[in-house]
Amino acid sequence: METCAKFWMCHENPHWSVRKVYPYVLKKALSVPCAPLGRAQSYIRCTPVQQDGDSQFILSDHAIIISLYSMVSEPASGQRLRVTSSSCLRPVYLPVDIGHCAGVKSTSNQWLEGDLKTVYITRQVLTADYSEAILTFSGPDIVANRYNHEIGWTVATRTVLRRRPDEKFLKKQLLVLKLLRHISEPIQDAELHSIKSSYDPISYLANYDCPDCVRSLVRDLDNGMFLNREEIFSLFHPEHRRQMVTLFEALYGAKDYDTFFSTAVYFRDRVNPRQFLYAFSVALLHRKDCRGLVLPPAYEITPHMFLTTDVVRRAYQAKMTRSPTVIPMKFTGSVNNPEQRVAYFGEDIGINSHHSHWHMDFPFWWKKSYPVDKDRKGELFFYMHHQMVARFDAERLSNNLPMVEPLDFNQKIVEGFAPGAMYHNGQEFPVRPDNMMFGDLPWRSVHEMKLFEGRIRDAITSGFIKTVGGVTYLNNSGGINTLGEIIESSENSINRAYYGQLHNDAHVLLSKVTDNQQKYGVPPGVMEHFETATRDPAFFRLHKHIDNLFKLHKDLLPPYSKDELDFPGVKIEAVKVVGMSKASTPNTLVTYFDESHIDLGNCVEGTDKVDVDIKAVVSRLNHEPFKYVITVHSNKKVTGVVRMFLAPKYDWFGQEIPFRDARWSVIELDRFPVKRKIVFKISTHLKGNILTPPLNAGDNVITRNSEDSIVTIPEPRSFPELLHEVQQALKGDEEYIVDKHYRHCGIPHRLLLPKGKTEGMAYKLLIVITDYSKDAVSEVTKPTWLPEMARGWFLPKDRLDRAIHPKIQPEDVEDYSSLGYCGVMEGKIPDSKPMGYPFDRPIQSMDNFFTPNFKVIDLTIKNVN
Ligand SMILES: [Cu+2]
Repeated sequence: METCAKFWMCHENPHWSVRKVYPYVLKKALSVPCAPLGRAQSYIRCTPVQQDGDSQFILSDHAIIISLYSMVSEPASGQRLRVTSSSCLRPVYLPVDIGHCAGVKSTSNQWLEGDLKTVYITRQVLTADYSEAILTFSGPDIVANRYNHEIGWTVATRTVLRRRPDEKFLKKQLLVLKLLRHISEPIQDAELHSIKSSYDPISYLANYDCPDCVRSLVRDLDNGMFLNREEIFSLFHPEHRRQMVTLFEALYGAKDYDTFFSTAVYFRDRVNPRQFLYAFSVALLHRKDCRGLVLPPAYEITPHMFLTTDVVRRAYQAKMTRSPTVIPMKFTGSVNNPEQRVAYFGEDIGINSHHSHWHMDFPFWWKKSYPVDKDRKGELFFYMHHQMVARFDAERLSNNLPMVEPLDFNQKIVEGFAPGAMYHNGQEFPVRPDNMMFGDLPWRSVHEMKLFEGRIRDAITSGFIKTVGGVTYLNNSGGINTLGEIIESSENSINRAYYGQLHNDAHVLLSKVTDNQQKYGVPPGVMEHFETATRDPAFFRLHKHIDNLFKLHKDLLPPYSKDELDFPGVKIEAVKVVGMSKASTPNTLVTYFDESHIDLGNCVEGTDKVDVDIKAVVSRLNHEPFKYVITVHSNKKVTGVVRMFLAPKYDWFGQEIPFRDARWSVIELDRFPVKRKIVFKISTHLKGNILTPPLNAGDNVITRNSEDSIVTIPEPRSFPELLHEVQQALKGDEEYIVDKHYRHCGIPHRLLLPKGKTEGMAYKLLIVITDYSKDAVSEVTKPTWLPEMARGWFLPKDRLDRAIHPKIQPEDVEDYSSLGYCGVMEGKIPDSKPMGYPFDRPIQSMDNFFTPNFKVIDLTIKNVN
């Protein structure tokens, strides 16, 4: 008999409190007979209505993200979990093997089906119509399972500017995907082919902001002065970069979308594929008329840059024999190398993708003349890399390794690295043996590097930068940004002739260390590409070294005074962290490894006519979803910003890390305003909303779902999945939702927590609430989507008001996903506090530091496999 789990999510209570946790131990429900799928017997009916006693809310432009999870260490095969919904449940972040919602919207019996083997990965689905959702979960044969499956679900909301895209938008998205399919091969698609053969940019020079760029681009290409298609593009190579920037300027400066896209099609087969990909991606990410367009995951466009050679070879085999295959991918190295214990972090495809996208959102070559100014780019450069290093250290401690040692230009590079990977042209990524010394490059000597660094140290310790004919002072809130721009260095660097480009050149020095005089034509190493750099342990060594320069600066700033730290009248009474599974112990969180699939369709050449399903499967870190429960006492109505950090409690020697030192190792988990509560009744449309102040006088309980973190992004959709969704939507079979705030940059959500230890690893959770009215940046640029709104998008009134009066509101922080490490694409970062506040500055007096709006609790992270 088919059995099913009854999910009495809403019990007799018709209220749907979103973000509330409804864990359920499946095995306890197995005796409940289950009606055939689709019957309303095992269902939950959830209709969001008036909320009370809960600080959660949903907005009509929020989509609901439902995550299915199961804490399973070893799943049995052949088990299926089925989810049905009254409204079209769209799988948004599901691996490809999950079925798609294939019916017409809002009819019953549309279903998602997933093999339990993969359901234990945190899954996220998004309802297209959240006004009412009836979810049916059924799991035949689960009763026979010998494992203690625990399956539950969580509901979270994420702001999505819901928009049913018109055909035009879908067409744009479809063609973007097709353009990036098999990037190294000439265009196959008939439609793209017709654009390619009919469009000539020279005939439309008036359609470009920079006609000269287009003219010189075409001329250089005709004269064979561009990088050959078979060669390896390196962003750090000045000539490669110059060519790429010309192409970028042609694309970015195209006056309308059609010109932009036709230009892209025209150049796609004429320039080097990765050079094209980079210029096209950065242009698409920055063009206003491309908002909401999604790029496929970086590791699926150019899989060679992310996979090891053995996987690529097997993918070719599978393609040749036309046999659908799932290829297991291992991390590089062997157990004889202790560094391999943390390879799961540095080699994680999502971390590499995050790093490469950060450098696309904040390119060091971004010119001051471009219309968009990158807010606090230098500070973000410091903070994003600082957090990666802090995080890597936590992973090391959890694997019984000491914290990473900084590199030094005078010292040996202790750890070698063997990437085991191959470029698309067949050249191998070079291997670096252990204990190599830095060597001079023909254009940059180690001595010069030391000189540049000495000048930077000198500037930091004297508190000012030498400019041409003057000085710029550093020991103020903007100093970190100035310093970041100098150290990277970016186009904004104040005096590059004097301070050099320390970080960029160090990447190249490391990349070419095995052939520093370029005698053997060895191709660039992994350190020379943002999408491959983090796999090399030297990346973290280099960044620890650079991070120490930033620390030197921060340590010279005065500690925050008690007045600056305090939030008078606000006291954090208690904090608790609760995992979603029923067996969870408060303040103990669980990490585990599960499988993640990478589509290898682009790995092997050949037309799409013979479609063979080839994937790589890789083990990746994940964690049990959890929520924070914070009790705050306030003596008045105020708005606050909650900032949450995690710090390892013990060092490698087992000694408790003093708080003064721990401050530099904190990992930011989340940052959010304690926001207004919106009360609304909804049937199919918004009936009204009421604003209430966020923190009332008296006790307040704030809950926050881990999935709402502003440092992470959800699992991206795979290439075939995106393609399928767009095609279905074009046919009218499926609704497609556009998220105008979609970001490709951000730590993959599955990596929010560092790996725990089997016996549990001790952490401190640090929470501080600051005064929103002091933190908010009062002006933001006018939202660029304003004219589009006028064309009939549905927007709630408060959002409309905000668009007209673009003054920042508390919840804006949440409108920007992955704001924590990835800032904003344009306009101002809404939070004015220095990144990492209040741990960015030295702590002199503990008494001063521990103000009532600050709380530390002990937290244990356990790893279960
Ligand atoms: Cu970087």
